[in-house]
Amino acid sequence: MKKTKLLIILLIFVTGLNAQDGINYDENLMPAYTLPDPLVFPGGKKVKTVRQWETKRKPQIFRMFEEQMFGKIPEGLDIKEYRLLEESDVTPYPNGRRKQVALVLKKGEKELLIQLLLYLPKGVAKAPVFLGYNFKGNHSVTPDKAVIISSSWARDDAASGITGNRFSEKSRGTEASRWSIQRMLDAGYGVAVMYYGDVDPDRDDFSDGVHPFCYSGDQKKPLPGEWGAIAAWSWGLSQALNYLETEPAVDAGKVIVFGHSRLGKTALWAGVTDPRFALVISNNSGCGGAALSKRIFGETVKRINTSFPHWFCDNFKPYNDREQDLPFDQHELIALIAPRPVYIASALEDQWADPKGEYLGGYYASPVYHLYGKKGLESAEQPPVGVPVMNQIGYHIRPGKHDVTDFDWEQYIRFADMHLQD
Ligand code: GTR
Repeated sequence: MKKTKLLIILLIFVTGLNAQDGINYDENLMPAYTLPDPLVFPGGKKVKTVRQWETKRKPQIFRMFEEQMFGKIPEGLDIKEYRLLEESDVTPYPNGRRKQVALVLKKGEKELLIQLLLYLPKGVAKAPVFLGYNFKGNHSVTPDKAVIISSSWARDDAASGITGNRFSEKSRGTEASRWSIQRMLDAGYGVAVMYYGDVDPDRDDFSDGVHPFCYSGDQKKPLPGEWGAIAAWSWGLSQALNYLETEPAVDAGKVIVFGHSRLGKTALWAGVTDPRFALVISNNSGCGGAALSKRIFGETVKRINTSFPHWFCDNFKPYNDREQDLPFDQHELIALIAPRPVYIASALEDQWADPKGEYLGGYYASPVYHLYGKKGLESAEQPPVGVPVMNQIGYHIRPGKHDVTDFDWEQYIRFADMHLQD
């Protein structure tokens, strides 16, 4: 009881603070807004066929997101070298074998090492794989002592064993609850993870990670329409998929791209930019992910661009406090993944991410799925808490906070089974 009271006081305090900050959590205080229709051309003509969508309207929408939000991914920046670091049949998972590989990006003498940790189910000739980034190093996703600790920059967090911007043995396993590895292996899936900071450290600084590998002459940072960190992380996921295509025990036609929160935004953009991803999962991706920006509920464009100026390209900044002027909204991002399956998950206490806005992102993307004869999210109402909906678009809202839980993974595996089993 005492705990509940404390939580309520804390909530009032936090909500009050946010109210002062102009953050809205009240459906009644949202502005009236009109969403752009993905199936209508700017001149008013309707998209009637898959061909019109794929050849004309989809590229238009893609270019808006690319030029005005995520920024263009440089062309030809491909990793060609894979270095085997370690592999073993002995892991904490009786039915899992492990492989650790560095994806090596080179420029002259300079090298960027992106470490990929792969667990594959023993006895499966070609396994579908869940691929995603972690926040705290590959060694954080498992108690497995053999997992190599990344030496890349990380934000200090003493409780997770990160001091002096470096990981330590103490951070091993600290994020294990977010990765149901045993459950995935038991279901016949592999899992591949990378530390997002190996690709680009999550700070407003373009002198580290992949960035120094792609500018020359006087250019030291991306131009206003060139990639921000989220697009850079998406690029890294495509590089990982290139590697997985070379791995005989992986079914590379069945790689599922997954991400939580800022990495959920990343997974969505990876799904859009790389059609090889067979299925896309956005866990609590919120603003800039699945949630509609024009609702102005929870995190706003201004807030995200201010707290994280490096995530999106500079062309996105003029939309601060001007969501009504955005020529697109996040339902169209999801529509760009059609007809591939996509799953959007929310958490009840994660109001910052606007769970209803996340649902509506999928709902308003659905007409594009219909064009392909597929069902999306068919009801304008969110399903009840804890009750997943699974069509070509899947959705659930579960109780609890901003996180990834076993419940989430149970649904993702069910959804993947439904769409990827032969
Ligand atoms: C928050 C940010 C969100 C979300 C989250 C996360 O601070 O405002 O957009 O991405 O971080 O990544 O955990």
